[in-house]
Formats: sequence, C-alpha cells, structure tokens
Amino acid sequence: MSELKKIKDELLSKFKEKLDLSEINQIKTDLFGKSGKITLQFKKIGTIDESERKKFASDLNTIKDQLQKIINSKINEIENAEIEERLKKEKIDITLPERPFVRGKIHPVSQTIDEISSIFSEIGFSVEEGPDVENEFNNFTALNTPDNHPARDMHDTFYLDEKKEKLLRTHTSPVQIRTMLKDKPPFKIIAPGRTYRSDSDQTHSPMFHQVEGLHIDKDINMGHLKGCLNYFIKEFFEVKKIKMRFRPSHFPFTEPSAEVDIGYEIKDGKIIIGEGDQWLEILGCGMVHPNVLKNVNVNPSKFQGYAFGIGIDRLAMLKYGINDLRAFFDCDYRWLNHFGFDPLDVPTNYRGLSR
Ligand code: 2NL
Repeated sequence: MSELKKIKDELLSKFKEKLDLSEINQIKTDLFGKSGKITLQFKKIGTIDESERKKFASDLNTIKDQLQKIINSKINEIENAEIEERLKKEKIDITLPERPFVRGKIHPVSQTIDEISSIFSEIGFSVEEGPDVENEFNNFTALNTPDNHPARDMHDTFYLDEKKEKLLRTHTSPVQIRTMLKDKPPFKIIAPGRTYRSDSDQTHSPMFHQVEGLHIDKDINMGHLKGCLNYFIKEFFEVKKIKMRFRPSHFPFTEPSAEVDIGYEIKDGKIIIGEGDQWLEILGCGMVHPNVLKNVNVNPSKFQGYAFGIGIDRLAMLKYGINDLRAFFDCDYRWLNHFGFDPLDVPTNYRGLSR
C-alpha cells in the first residue's frame, strides 16, 4: 500500500504547480502508459503472495480510479479555462458590412459548348470527351490519313516528342475513334473540346475549339446527315428556316465529303443568319470512310453513317456578335464581364450566390 500511496502523493504534489495540457498528458503516460507506474503495479499482481493478492488488487483498482478522476478533473478545469479565455477575447462585430460578393461569368465558348451539347442531346446524341494529348494512331492513322498527308506536317501539328508519337490533337475525331474501339455499334455521339494547330493570325488561334459528331447504325445515309445538320443550325441560331447548301469537298476520313454553307445577309450593319444571298461556310461533313470503320473493327458492310466537324469559336462569334477571335483567349476580365454569361440562376434563398 505504501508504494501506491507514494504514487498518489507524488501526483498530488505535482498538481500543486500550474501545468498545461501537454504536461498533464505526460503525467498520464508516466502512470498508465505501457511501462507506466500503475501499469507496472498491475503486472506485479501475479507475483504477490496469495494471502495478500486480493487486497492488493482491490487497493490498486481503487487508487487507479482515484488517480484517473484527479487527472480528468484537472484536464476539464484547463479546457474550461481555455474556453472562458477565448470567449473573452473573440468577439464578433455583427454590425460590420458583409464582404463584397463577386459573381464570375461563363466564357462565351463554354456557353456555346453547353448550347450545342444540349441541342444534340435532344436528338439522341451523347457527349464524349478525351485527352488533349493523343497518339498518332488515334489522330491520323485510324482516320485514313496517309503517312505523307500534309496535315501530319510539323508545320501544322504540334508534336510532343522526337519520334512524333505524342501530339496535341488537331481535331476531336480521336475521341470518336476511342469510343468506337471501346464500345460496340450503334454510335451516336458528339465530341466537343480543345484542338490545336500550328496556326496564328487574326482568324486562327493555335488552340481552338471543335465539336465533331458521329452517327453509325445499320441504315444511316446522307439524308440523315442533312436532316440532323439542318435541325442543329436552326436550333443554334434560333431561326425557323435556314438556307443551306452542301458543296462537294474532300477529307481523308469521309467519302463522299461536303462542306456546308448557310445563307446570310447584312442588314443595318448587323448579320442576319438564315436568309439572304451571301454564303458562309460553317462546317465539314461526310459519310464515314469504310477504311475508318475497318480501323476500329466495325464491319462497313453492316454499319455505316455520317460524321461532321464544326468550329465552335467562329460559331460563338457569329451568334454573339464578337469580331476578334484573339480576345477569346486573352483572359481580359473586362472583356469577359462584357461578353460572358451569367451562371444559371440559383434560388434567392441560397445565401452568398444571389442577391
Ligand atoms: C471540318 C471537317 C470533319 C469529320 C470531321 C470524322 C470523324 C470520324 C470519322 C469520320 Cl471518327 N469523320 N469527322 C468528318 C468530316 C469533316 O471536319 O472542316 N471541321 C471543322
């Protein structure tokens, strides 16, 4: 018993001084830790003479409880004092004005991508995405683009390594290639995103945006292509009728291929889309070349369909009356505040987002 009493007296005398939490925790470890004084007493029980063992164990448990109580009440005391201290120091001045809230704007290109995706979703297309860094199979070879094709030239394509294995995708077609390699037909997808070509002047930016579409099934023909594009252009420009013409063209990945022009006129200095006797080229399209289908393990005698590629940036400029492409990528907040879009309205009771 005297040893246990010694341990208790020691603790009481230590607690006469002012201790902080870490010091108390240290004392706790010294008593109850793996080789703490109390722990060692418990280990001793087995070695004690049987006649005294019961009493020793009972005394030990009593003293253990007492010690724990003393320590816990000390910890409580310190924590309460800390809270009191903070309550005295930390005051909130509820008369201060609220922080100014700045709401961001949606970039016209993002807005246009959202609009395009929503229009095509309504007629059954799903939206697919892929990486900006591609390999030359997905970007060129699978798309029936021969090794000597000018598009593969260093002057047009950004290659990322000496071996020309990695590159920045020059169109979003690789997304469709990935989808066709991964899934089974039918396919009805669009792929919007960033694309890159070594080109920079008033109307070309080295990074630009494209949306490509692909519809492959058992009986898809050029009539479907015309109907689909006609629907899209009317929805996008919010017009009831659209003058549209298909001009024969050439792409390695489609046969036959066409470029699509839409009618427009200038009235009072403003562009009117849909009618008039001027033509504006807005996209390229065609029936997917059988070689492309073979390259992604789709049987061209069972499945065929159309594909198209549209430049998003120019479409956004046309719809929203923006005449300088380079301003798109200058990151000038004054420009973005003017041409950007308000994010979707949120309920007025959502504090902080709407006023
Ligand atoms: C243009 C022309 C085009 C395609 C893109 C395509 C994709 C696959 C297979 C076949 Cl996976 N074709 N895409 C087809 C025709 C034209 O883009 O001038 N774009 C701005």
